[in-house]
Amino acid sequence: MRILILGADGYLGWPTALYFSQQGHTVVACDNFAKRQWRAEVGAESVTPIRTLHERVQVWREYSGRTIQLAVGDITNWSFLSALIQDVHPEAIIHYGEQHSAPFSMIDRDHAVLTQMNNVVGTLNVLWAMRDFAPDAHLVKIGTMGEYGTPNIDIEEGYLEVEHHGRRDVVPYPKQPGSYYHLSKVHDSHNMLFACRIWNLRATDLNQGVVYGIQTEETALDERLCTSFSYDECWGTVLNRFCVQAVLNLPLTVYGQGGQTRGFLDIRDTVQCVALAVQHSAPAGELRVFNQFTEQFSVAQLAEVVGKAASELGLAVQVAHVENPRVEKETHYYNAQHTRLLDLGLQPHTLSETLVESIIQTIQRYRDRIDPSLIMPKTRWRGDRG
Ligand code: USQ
Repeated sequence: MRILILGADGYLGWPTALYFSQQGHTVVACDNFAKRQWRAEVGAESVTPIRTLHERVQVWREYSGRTIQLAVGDITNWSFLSALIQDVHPEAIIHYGEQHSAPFSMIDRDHAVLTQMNNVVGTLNVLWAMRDFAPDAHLVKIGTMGEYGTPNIDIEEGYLEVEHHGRRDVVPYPKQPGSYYHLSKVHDSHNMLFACRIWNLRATDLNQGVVYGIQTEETALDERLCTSFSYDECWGTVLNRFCVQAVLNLPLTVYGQGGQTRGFLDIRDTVQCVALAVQHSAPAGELRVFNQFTEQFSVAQLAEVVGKAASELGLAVQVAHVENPRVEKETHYYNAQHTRLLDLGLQPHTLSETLVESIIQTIQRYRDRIDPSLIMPKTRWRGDRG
């Protein structure tokens, strides 16, 4: 297949590009390197040294004999994107090309606006480009489980059957997101649903949980192919941050009571889920929604897992309940459905079989690259008022 990957320089985009290239597909990797600038803005380097995208593509060519084509540009720029879609004629578009940090979107007005402009306009451009130049392409878009928030009822996969005043209907599941970033994904979902309905486009919204892990089969082939691994408050996800904190012998930063429960998945399963979505296209006219995670845990449970793995490596780890910088429920009901990807054949890597030790050992190799001053959260959802 001809596959266009938007955001191919990122933590998940790069391993995805490698996977599809390895499978023999024609891969076009698009990025504008905005994430590298945003990362520099908060002073947060990846723990793993990441090569430029150009170098990584070159290394991959030497390794595999396969070529990943590069397209450098900004998808919020219509001239660039429309020309790209006409040039590539993609059969599938995998869209990671968004600002994906909740804290970054909450720094101040400028960051909230940047996040929503970047994400909403980028996705809107993709939809219009599909309408005009690639109406049969399948859009596989990375959404987030955070679109749903933490309702006191079971979370379904995208839609909810309701009975109201004696009548029944299936409606988009109510959204109660927890940051301007998560809200940007809600806006994207609405725009995609509308575009599928009026233009008969096909799209899959992958409502992904929190990703952990450092390597996939392809990135592990050569150190120069590794993907990024973040630990700072903006770009690091919770389990990855806890592993770094364990290596630095710092207390694990459980925000508040630690009862916040989320869906989680291994980075290898992100690639697997995206591959399954691409293999099994959504029907024309439908926005299909999959909840993309494999297990759910509370933050306190994750701290326990990391503490145990670290102690097996001789590291003494303590848990610190730091004041929660976010506005979120710290104890709540959480039961999210996630059967649709399993039905397509997903074979999950569970956290118990994932060697948290191996993540910790990889971080130990790059310990000198870590700046401990970036660990504690600084961005407060309530701003200066509390
Ligand atoms: N948390 C801590 N301590 C930390 C960091 C986080 O207790 O040091 C807590 C947060 O308060 C939150 C939970 O862990 O309750 C998850 O936080 P996170 O930073 O790992 O993840 P989040 O901000 O929700 O965002 C990440 C990705 C985002 C993706 C989302 C999936 O950055 O792109 O959409 O996970 S989900 O969480 O399901 O919405």
